[in-house]
Amino acid sequence: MKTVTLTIPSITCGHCVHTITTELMSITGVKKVTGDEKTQQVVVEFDSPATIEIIRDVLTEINYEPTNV
Ligand SMILES: [Cu+2]
Repeated sequence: MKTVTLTIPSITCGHCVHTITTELMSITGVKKVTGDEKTQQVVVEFDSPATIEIIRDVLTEINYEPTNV
């Protein structure tokens, strides 16, 4: 299991966190997503076949691009 903490400046409210959580949980291999709109950080636990590149691409497609990966 890998864990990555993403910084996503376009998070503005809890709805954003909900959207991000739903999208990331639909990726095969993503096990757990925890987000906080105040810190604008999302913690993702994942295993193969999920990769950080896939996670980043999905977030970028929905305009929640992480700035630290
Ligand atoms: Cu929002």
